[in-house]
Amino acid sequence: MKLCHLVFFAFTILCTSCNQFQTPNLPAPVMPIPTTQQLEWQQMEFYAFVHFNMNTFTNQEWGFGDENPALFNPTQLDCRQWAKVAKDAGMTGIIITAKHHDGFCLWPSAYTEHSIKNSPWKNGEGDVIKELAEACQEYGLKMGIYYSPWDRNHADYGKPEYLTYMRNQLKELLTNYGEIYEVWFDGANGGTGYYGGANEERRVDKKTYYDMQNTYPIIRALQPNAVIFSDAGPDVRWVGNEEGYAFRTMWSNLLRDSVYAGMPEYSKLYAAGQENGTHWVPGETNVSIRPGWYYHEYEDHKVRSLPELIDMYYNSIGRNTTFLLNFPVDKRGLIHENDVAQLEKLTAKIQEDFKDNLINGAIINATQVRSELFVPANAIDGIMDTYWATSDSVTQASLTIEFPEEIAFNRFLIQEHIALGQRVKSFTVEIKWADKWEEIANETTIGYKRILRLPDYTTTAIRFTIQDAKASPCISNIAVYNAPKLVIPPTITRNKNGIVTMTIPEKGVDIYYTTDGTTPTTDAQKYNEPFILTDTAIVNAIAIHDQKQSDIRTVIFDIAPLKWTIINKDTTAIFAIDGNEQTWWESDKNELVIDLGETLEIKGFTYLPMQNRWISGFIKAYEFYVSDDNKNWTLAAKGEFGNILNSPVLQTVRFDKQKAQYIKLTATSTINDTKAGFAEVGVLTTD
Ligand code: FUL
Repeated sequence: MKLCHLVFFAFTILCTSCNQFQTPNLPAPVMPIPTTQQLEWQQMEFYAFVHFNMNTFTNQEWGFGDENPALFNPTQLDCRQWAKVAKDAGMTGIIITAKHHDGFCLWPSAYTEHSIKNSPWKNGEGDVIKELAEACQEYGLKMGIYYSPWDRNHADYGKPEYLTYMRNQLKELLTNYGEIYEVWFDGANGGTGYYGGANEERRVDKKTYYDMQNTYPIIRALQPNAVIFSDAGPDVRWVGNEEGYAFRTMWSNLLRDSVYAGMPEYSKLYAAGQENGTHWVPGETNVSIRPGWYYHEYEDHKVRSLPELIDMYYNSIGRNTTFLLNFPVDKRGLIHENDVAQLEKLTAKIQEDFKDNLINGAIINATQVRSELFVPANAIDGIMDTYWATSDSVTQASLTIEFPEEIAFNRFLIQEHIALGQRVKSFTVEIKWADKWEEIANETTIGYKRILRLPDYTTTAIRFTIQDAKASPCISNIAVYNAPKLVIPPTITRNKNGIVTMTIPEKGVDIYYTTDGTTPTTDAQKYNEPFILTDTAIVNAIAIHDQKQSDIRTVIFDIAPLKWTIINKDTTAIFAIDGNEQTWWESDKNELVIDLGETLEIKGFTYLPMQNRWISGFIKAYEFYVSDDNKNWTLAAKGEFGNILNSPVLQTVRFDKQKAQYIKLTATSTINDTKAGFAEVGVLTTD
């Protein structure tokens, strides 16, 4: 540590411990400011959510509360595996659904029978919270508790007595399992439920019912270091969506007294915080690695892609919030292999993006400096407690960073010294180009951390200007990176007219492809724009950038449905053959009839069920007919899509070849007896 840092710390200690000795030169805090607990929590940045409870075994997202505890029976539960996965990904903690809306408890609560103590798992002697606490300790992680205030099992829910129950349970959780870093209260509250056998709807006044003002002190007394989460804080707030993004303008200040958990207008009005917010209640971005929060086998193929996960990382941690990424632990009691694989890819990419801070070795100057304790070099010394600050009256100022040699970069990271409050209201970034400054970013808030993802730039100098601030800006860190391009296999789609489109997330990455099944190299056709391919073909494509090559993406196309028309008289029926997996058609008659426009020799068919989040329209048993005239039909195949519920991927059925101009796919039964839905239907004309 340099001498100036020691002096800096000494000053800070003096100033915070004794007002009398306060140096006139220390920037005054701009209220609101974070507590020590909030500061420590913010630095945790990236941590895991685990949704694992009764719903895992009933294949539900929200249980009704009438479940038989006997259903809870993981076969290989291993909290150490969860902890290892989280730790390896650079995460700092795990928050577990101790009790979800169905009221089932993952610990042997003395206050209810709806708990693992009545399950066959470990003969009712098990305690998931204890096992997780031990695993977290072993792996150096912190543990948090998700507790649903809404309880669809409890007979007293909706009455004052329930609050005693809730507080007793919180006391158990916050006393028996060591240090808890976050207590997470869900905003979903009140509705239908079992309620001890009443089986009715119970609405509560979300503003007043839980009397949280008398619950918080219990939490504070038992876990003084924990932060409390809900829409309304008091310490950490919801980001207002479950899609994994915070906003470009993101204040940690919140008009907290205007907010209550579960309020309908929260997302629109409060999620982004307010410049004039009265309390420090920073945001937390929560999202699941799959569409659902709980495990469903049918989502095994829907784990978020690497580009999606990267977006979430930058749009949460890079936008002044923490990132709470959920893993729906499976029935075995493990984080599924597919989820682990995607997380590992994300971790590797994040490490790659932030490998070399190009600011090391740069010279930094400021247009204004408060004093020698707050020099601009503090913003690039890698020490979070030191910062560059201007005089009180200066709320517009620039830092110029000059590099010894020209650099190429595409990431710009800034951090405010938030212990003194969030101050910056707007800023710009410029680069030096032929002795002129060119603006490349014009943004608003910074907060604890802001990361700009920029196009590729080359420069010898960067100018970072705070255009406006609530008070003298205090910048603790600036970093510059050149993140390598994301080189992943292209996505390949073909529409009804046979137009093939290939896409990759990043500009500047090249695609090469073949259509004859051979392996593509840089000698193959380069993809520049969509092209027509109406025949059967095996398309192989790779992405290449900077000598880095992706895996090969292979798509086998049969003939394009160019000449096809749908006989069913419904304009949206076309969605069943439009080549877009995200659109679908639902048939009142449970059948789809297609005129192929020519006679073809058919050897089979393909069926893709609807790909929307909730299961609907899946064909369970089918009959497939062919015809020359749309009158006389011959049954070509009949059977069941055995595992479609758990694996709603493309289903392929082959049969002895048949000549036909018309085809008919009939659903003789569907899952849940809903109308048959068709995302895509195709024919097979090759072996
Ligand atoms: C929501 C809940 O209703 C979901 O089931 C999930 O727990 C998510 C984190 O919060 O409000």
